Amino acid sequence: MTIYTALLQQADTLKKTHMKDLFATDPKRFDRFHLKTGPFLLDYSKNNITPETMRLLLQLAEESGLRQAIDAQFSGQKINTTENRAVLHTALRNRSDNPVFVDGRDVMPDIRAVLAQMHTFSDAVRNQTWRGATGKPITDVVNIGIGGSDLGPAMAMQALEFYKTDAISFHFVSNIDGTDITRVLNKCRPETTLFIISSKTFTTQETLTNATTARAWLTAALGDTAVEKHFVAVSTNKTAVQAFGINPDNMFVFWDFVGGRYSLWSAIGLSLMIGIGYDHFIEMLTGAYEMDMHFKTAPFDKNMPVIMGLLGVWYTTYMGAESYAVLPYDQYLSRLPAYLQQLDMESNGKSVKKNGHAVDYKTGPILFGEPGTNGQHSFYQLIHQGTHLIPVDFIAPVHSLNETGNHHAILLANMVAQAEALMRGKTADEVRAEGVDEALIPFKTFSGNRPSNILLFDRMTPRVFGALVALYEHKVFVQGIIWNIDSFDQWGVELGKQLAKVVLPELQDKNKPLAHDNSTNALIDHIRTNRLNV
Ligand code: G6Q
Repeated sequence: MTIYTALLQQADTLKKTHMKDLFATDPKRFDRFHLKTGPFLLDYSKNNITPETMRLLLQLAEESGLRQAIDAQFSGQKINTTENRAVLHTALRNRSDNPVFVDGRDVMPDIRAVLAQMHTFSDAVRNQTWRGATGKPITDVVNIGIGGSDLGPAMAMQALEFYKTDAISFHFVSNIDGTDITRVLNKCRPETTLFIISSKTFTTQETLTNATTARAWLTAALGDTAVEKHFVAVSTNKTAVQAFGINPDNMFVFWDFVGGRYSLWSAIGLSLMIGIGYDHFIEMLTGAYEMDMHFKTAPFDKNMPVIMGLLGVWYTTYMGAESYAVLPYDQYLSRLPAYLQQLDMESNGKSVKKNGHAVDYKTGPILFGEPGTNGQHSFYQLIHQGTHLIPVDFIAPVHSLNETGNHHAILLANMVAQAEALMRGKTADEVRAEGVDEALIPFKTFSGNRPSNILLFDRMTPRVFGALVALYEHKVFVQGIIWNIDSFDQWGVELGKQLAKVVLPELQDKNKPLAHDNSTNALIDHIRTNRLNV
C-alpha cells in the first residue's frame, strides 16, 4: 500500500472519530502533541489525529524527500525550477559567519554591505542628519510598492509598532486606485516627506504610476532638484531606477534569489528599519535565523514548521478541507492574515507538479483570518456550525505589551475557550439539560470535532516576530515539497496583467474596436461611454 492510500484510509477512520473520545482515552494527549522551540509553545493536540496519523505523515515527509529539499534550499540550489533561481531569503538573515554560495559565489559579503548601507541611511533619517531639500528633517516616510514589496514591511510595521519611533509617520501606498496615494499625500508635506520606491523589477505598473504621481507632487512644490533628497529606491534593476531619475547612490539593491513575498528581510525592509531602528531589525533577523536553524536541524517529529506543514497537508489533501483560518489574538498582528494570504496562496496555489503534469490531489488552501476577538462576532459562526471543515491556527502572546486592566486575560480566555468549543462541541443532551425548548435544540447543538492549533509566545518582540514569520515561511515550504509543486514562482498573476494592457487603450478611446467576449465588450463599452462623456 502506498503512503497516499494509507493516509486516505487513516482519514476515513479519523472522520468517524470524535476528538473528545481521543482526549478521553489518552490522558497524555497534550504531552504527546505539543512542541516547544525558541519562544513558542505549539499545542496541536486538538487536531483530528492519532499517533498513527502522525507516524504516517512523518513517513510521507521522508518519502517526499523533505530532508534533501531543505538542504537544497539552504545551500543555494536552484529549487525555483520554472524561473531557474535559487531561493535564499534565509541568507538575508544568516547571522553566522558561514558563506552561502549561489553559482559558486558567496553572497554574504553583498548582503552584509547592503545591511550596512541600510544601517547608515536609517540612522541618518532617524537622527535627522538626512534632511529634505530645504533642510528640514523627515517627518513622513512613504513606501511605494505592491505585493511582496508592500505587504511585508506594512505588516511588520504594525506588528512592531511598539518599537517604532514616534518622530516619523509611516505610510504604505500600494494600490493603483488613486485614492490610495491621494489620501497619503493629503497627510504629508513635500519638504519633510521621504519616498521609498520599492520594486524588485522596477517595472510594476502600480508602483511606477504611484511613484510618478509622488514625484510630480514633490517637484511641483520643490522643483526637480529636490528628488535626490526625497526619493530612494529598493530594487534589483539599476538601469530602471536611474531612468526614473533616482540617484543610484540612493539605491538599495537585492537579488534574484529573493522572491518578492520573501523579501521583508532584504532592503525591502528599509522603511521598517527606519521605523524600529537597526538593532531591532537585526533582532528580527536573528529570530528568523534561529527558526531557520531549528527547521534545518530538528528531527521532523520535533520540528515545528514540519509538524504544522504536515497538518496542513493532512487537512487539505486527505481530510477534504478547502480553507484554513489564521486567527491572531494580538492586535499588533492584525495584518498577519493578509500577509500569510500572499505567502501561502501565491506559493502553493498551483495545480501543476514540478514535472509539468497536473496534480490529482488538492494543494494550497484558501487562507483567511482576522484578529480575535473581532472574528468571533462575525465569521466564527461558520467555523463552529457550518458545513465546511476549517482548520484554525490561534496565535497569541501570553503577555500583552499594553497590559490594561483585565483585557489580556479576557482576550486569552476567549481564545482558549474557542479552541475548546471547536473541539468539544455541545451535544443535544447537554443543550436539553439546560432546559432549552425542544424545537431549538438542533440549532443550539454543536458537532465539535473541529481542529485547531494554538501557538503561544511570551510577548511580541522583534525577535519573536522574526521567528513567527520564518515559521510560516517554512511551513508553506514543507507543504510545497510534499505536494511536489514550485512554491516560488507565481505565473498565475501574469494573465490578468497582460489583458489589462490590452483593455487600457480601449477604455481610453471610444472608437477602438473591441474583440473580447460579449460580456467584456459590453463592460468596456459601458465604462468608456460613461467616462469619456463626462
Ligand atoms: C511576490 C510577487 C509579487 C511582487 C509584486 C511586486 O512574490 O512576485 O507580489 O512582489 O508584483 O513586484 P515588484 O517588486 O517587482 O514591483
